[in-house]
Amino acid sequence: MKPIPLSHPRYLSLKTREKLSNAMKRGIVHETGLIAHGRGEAFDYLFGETTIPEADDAAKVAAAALLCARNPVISINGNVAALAAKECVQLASHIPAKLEVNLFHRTQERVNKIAAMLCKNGAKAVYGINPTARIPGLNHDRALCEKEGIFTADVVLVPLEDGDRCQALRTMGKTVIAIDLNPLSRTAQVANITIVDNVIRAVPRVYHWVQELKGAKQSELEKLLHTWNNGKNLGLVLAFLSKRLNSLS
Ligand code: PTJ
Repeated sequence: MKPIPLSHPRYLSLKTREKLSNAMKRGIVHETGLIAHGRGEAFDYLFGETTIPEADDAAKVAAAALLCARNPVISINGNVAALAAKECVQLASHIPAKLEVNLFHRTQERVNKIAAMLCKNGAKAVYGINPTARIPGLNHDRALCEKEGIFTADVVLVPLEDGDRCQALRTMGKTVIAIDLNPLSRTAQVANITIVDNVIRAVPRVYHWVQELKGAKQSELEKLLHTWNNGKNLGLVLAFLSKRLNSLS
């Protein structure tokens, strides 16, 4: 691949693509992860490649949910590892939360590589390598999980999720926090808290709010959770999008 000049107006976007492409060659990202990224990229472009206030509100409530949790888990797939491994490890260590590798296109080799990448970025323990349980109602490999991890988690952060597992986790009674640039996806619609933002920006924003809220009273955190209306926030996200597109037309 030819080096991307810093002066290129799309430098960051092109560097991100390069990162994913390299991660695919190294066996971290599944080839369809590149397609998934393209869909996310299109939405990001429409949002102006920035964290909109509605996304930051969701990031704040997500931080509150993670801080209130008894057994919070951050689920990691290939794209998330390629784009935000260090940031996820940092977030997990500050909550503290567990990290679990969970893949749609699961191979043991890829699980091992992603786990090794998380360890290289400072993770002390990574779950999901030897699954001991299944999420009920799912007939694909995303059902595979660890008893001490996702299976018994009360709050699960799922960046770039598929709708089926999101629904199955909700059916198990868990609080699901999704990071998804597509506000219309089933995942975005089904999750308890949806952060409509790029995982690259969203994970550091959740980390920021974890630091801000760490000293807050439990009652304050619970109030944030109980007053959160995910459907209303998604409506505001769509209103933002439509206003932005109108202003550009
Ligand atoms: O590593 P694996 O095997 O678990 O596979 C991971 C992918 C992403 C390939 C798999 O989960 C998949 O196919 O996902 P979907 O169903 O295509 O959903 C991906 C969602 O994430 C879409 O709604 C995209 O808009 C969104 N998305 C893509 N890139 C980003 C994103 N959301 C936030 N940040 C991104 N960078």
